[in-house]
Amino acid sequence: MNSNQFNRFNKVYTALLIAILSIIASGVCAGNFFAVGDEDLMRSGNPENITRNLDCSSAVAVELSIWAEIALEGSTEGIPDSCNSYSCEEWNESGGEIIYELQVDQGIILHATLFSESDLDLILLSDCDPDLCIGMASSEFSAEIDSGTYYLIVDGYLGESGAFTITLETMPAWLSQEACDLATPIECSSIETIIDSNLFEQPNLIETAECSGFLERGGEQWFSVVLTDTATVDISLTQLFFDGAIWMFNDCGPDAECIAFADNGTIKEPEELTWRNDTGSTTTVYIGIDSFAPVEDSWGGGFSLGITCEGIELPAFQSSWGAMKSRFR
Ligand SMILES: [Ca+2]
Ligand SMILES: [Ca+2]
Ligand SMILES: [Ca+2]
Repeated sequence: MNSNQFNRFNKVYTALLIAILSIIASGVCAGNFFAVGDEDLMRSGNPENITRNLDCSSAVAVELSIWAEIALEGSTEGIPDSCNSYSCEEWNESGGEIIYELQVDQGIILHATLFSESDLDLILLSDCDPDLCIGMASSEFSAEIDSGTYYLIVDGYLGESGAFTITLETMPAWLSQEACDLATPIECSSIETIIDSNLFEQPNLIETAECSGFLERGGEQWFSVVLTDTATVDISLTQLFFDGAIWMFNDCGPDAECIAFADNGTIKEPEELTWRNDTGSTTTVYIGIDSFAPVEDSWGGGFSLGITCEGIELPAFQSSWGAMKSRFR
């Protein structure tokens, strides 16, 4: 498999996974859970003697708000194994476990990354019960969760134990206001506006939404266009070295809707998106250029954006120029 094929495979897989998880999530679990990089994981099944005596009374409390960046350090060395099986995966988690009680004050996307020399895993539970498993990951996950109390467990695969660090980063479960505030307004017309821009060191304000099938973990550049009723906007993303994506939102904040999304090509492949304003009124749309993975430098983050609009109704004083001239005769 060449790297493009691999990336495509990887993305098709993650899209499938997200689709499956959202079906499961709607019935059983709270929110979308996405384990990063676990698709090639080879694991043996549950232990023969299952023990599930999870005790969260001495869990370490962690308060999580939006834009948190928390590092947790610990070690499971010498800690007894109270629970060796969780309902999400048939992994033998016979190492000792450390439990964190996450107190979440509003809907967030939680991004957790585990660093360890030992084969430790992360388990996210919606309550202190191995059957109420939201997801498991060998090193990294992203999960959309509502406000409430959750339990994050560090456990050891096949009896492993050792020191670890976990970073917890959170972002809003919606497009944050910053995206709309930072958006560059584009005067859109039937003559294509071409903008050369860059994703390097841009803030990552959105990773996933209902319209998207992928987790877009890079930072974005935002643009805005005002569309009168029935007008159409055409966006093309070209001359890029990353795996680009295009978002389109009608606003920012919890009530904003993702109205269109494109991520059909893989690395360096162009993306296109068209949207027609059939809302019945003039609408400002926010266009985000994103990347599947964060770009590493300004060379890798460059892109060219083309924006064309058709059918934009000009304000009355411009469209009735003839009428205005006649007034001065
Ligand atoms: Ca265990
Ligand atoms: Ca992003
Ligand atoms: Ca793409």
